[in-house]
Formats: sequence, C-alpha cells, structure tokens
Amino acid sequence: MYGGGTIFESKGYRDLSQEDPEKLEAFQARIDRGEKIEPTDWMPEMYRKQLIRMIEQHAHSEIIGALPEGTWITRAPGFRRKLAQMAKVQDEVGHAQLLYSAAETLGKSREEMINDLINGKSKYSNIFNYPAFTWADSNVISWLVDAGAIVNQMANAKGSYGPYCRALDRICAEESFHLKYGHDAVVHLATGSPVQRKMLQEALNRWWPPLMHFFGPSDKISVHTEQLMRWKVKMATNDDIRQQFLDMYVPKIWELGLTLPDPNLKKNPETGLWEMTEPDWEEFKRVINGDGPCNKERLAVRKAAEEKGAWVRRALLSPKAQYVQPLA
Ligand code: BYC
Repeated sequence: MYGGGTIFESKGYRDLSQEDPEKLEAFQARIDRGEKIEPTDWMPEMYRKQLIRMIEQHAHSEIIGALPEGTWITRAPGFRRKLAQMAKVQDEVGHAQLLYSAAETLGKSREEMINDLINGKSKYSNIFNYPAFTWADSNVISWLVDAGAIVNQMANAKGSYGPYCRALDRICAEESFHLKYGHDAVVHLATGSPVQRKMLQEALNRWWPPLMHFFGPSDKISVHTEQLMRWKVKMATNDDIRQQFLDMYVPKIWELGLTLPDPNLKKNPETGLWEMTEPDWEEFKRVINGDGPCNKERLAVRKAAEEKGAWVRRALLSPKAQYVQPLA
C-alpha cells in the first residue's frame, strides 16, 4: 500500500503459518509474560524482519534527522546556541549508531543498511524531508519533533526486544535534554521581538502537518500495528501516541500565545480525545516514498558523506591499522 517494497513482498522469509506452532506459542507466551527477547533466543522470522525494518528506519531517521538542524550550526545566533546545537546534532548521530548496532544483532549488517538508505530502498521519517528555512524551524524541530519522538520511544522502550529497548532507554535520556534545549529556544523567540514571534509562528505552521504525519498513518490504515502490538514491539498504536503528544504539547504551545494551523483542533470534553482535520495521507505517502521537498537533497548529502568517508573505513579495516602503536 505504501510502495517502496514492503516486507511482505520480499522472498525467502517464512511467514507465521510456516513456523513451528509449538515454538510460536512458547514465544508468544514469553512476550505475554513481559520477558525480553534477546538476539540468540528463538524468534519467528517475521518478528526478526519486522524489527530490522523498524529499527533500521529509526536509525536512518536519526542520521537524516541530523541534517535540517545541522545546517543551522554555522548560523546559530551566538556562541552558546552554536555549541548546544552542535552537541544536539552530534547526539542524534550517536543515536543512529546505537540503533544500527541494535539492528545488527538481528543479522543485517550496517553496510547493507546504509546502502539500502542511500539507494532509496529503506524508509526514514517523513518529517526530515522538509526544509528548515529559518532558525525558528530548527527550534521547532528541537522542541516538538524531539517531544514526539520521546512519547513514541518511552512507550516502545518497554517493549519485547532487549537490544532495541536498551537503546531506546539511552536515547530517551538524551532526547529529554534536547527537548529542554528546544523549549528554551522556542520560549526565547516567543517572548522576543514581533519579528521573532512571527518567524516562530510561521515555522510552527510549516511543521505542524508533517508533525501530525510523524506518528504514522491513522490506525484505520496502518499496516503493521496489529501484529507489532501483539509482539510488544509497538506498545501503543499510532493514533494513541499522536493523542498523547497532543495532550502534552498543545496546551504548552497555546500557553506561549502561539496558534496551530488547524481550525478543527480541539479536545472533545466527552471523549477526552483531540479532534483534528484528517492529515493529508496522500502527501504522507508521497513523502515517505521519495517525493517530498527535500528527499533527493537529503540522500545526496548522505551519499556524499559515505563516499568522502570511504578512505577512513578502508584505513581502519586495513591489516596495517592493527600495527599502529598507541601514543605513550
Ligand atoms: N515516516 O504500518 P505503519 C528523531 C511507514 S528520529 C516514514 O503504521 P509501523 C529525531 C511505515 O514504515 C525518531 N515512514 O508502520 C532525529 C510503513 O512502511 P513499510 C524517529 C513511515 O512501523 C533527529 C508504512 O508507513 N522515530 O527523533 O507500524 C532530530 C505503514 O505504517 C512513517 C522512529 O523512527 C513516518 N513517520 O509504525 C530530531 C520511531 N510512519 O515499512 C529528532 C520508530 C509510518 O511497510 N518507529 N511509515 O514500507 C516507529 O515507531 C514506527 O515504525 C512508526 C510507524 C510509528 C513510525
């Protein structure tokens, strides 16, 4: 449905009906008891493949996600903001390292994952295919995209696959710091001059629709949620996480006197749920399948980094590298 070769189209993997029913039952029982599954434990091939898909996409999102904020390091207003922006971007790349390592425990090498990213075979988060025109765009990412990521990751850190959960725990600790950094930067603009407030409001208007997409398609059309929740890879549905985010952050946005570009956004006092204009899922599909405003640029930057860094990898892997003596 979403194109780009979903996991169910590829050959050579056993589907659940081909697995040993007894092993499958015991596996599900472990998950139901809340046990963690570790890399050397038996697991159905679809569980393995789903985890590789999700963790790999998450890792790519961190590495590509470093780019929109990364472009603002050289133009950050002031030395302190520059230092903080640089540290934040570096953290995101570190998250990718943790996640690639977690995905590698499932049998796909880092080289394959990076190649699949560069060749457009693997997906990464929709949101990083939009441009960060102004410093305020970068601040909105640091605050609200990180906030959205935390809501998702705090839930899934309690999931079933040990290496992914442990990586998420570490990532969330750093993301909470990013969130504070982003909030501080947003408050600075919100309480600044009329020009700063206008710049912030315009950035918020730009990022809101992709942010609503960030949590994934609505539960009515999500493909993987049901099985992933049975396996406790996902601990909440896309709509649940979107609702939690709205609950936590819409009041904070309104508190700053900012508005959101959706006239239908309101909390229904009877259901306790946020109502909103249905996100444009056609745009979402286009963007995640390679046709967003910055997809080509993002992958080109990533590809250039890969090519420029080839000599470093060659040098490190060279047999001569092991003879290099550490400095006394
Ligand atoms: N973007 O069945 P569904 C960060 C795809 S980065 C792109 O609901 P699922 C940060 C989905 O892959 C943190 N594609 O899928 C970094 C599937 O396609 P395939 C990013 C999306 O997996 C730097 C199809 O749509 N967070 O914080 O059950 C700076 C059907 O969807 C998206 C993560 O990666 C999307 N937004 O649920 C600042 C969290 N949504 O694969 C910040 C980990 C859906 O069948 N991932 N698709 O071709 C997840 O939690 C889940 O994968 C999702 C989607 C909730 C995103």
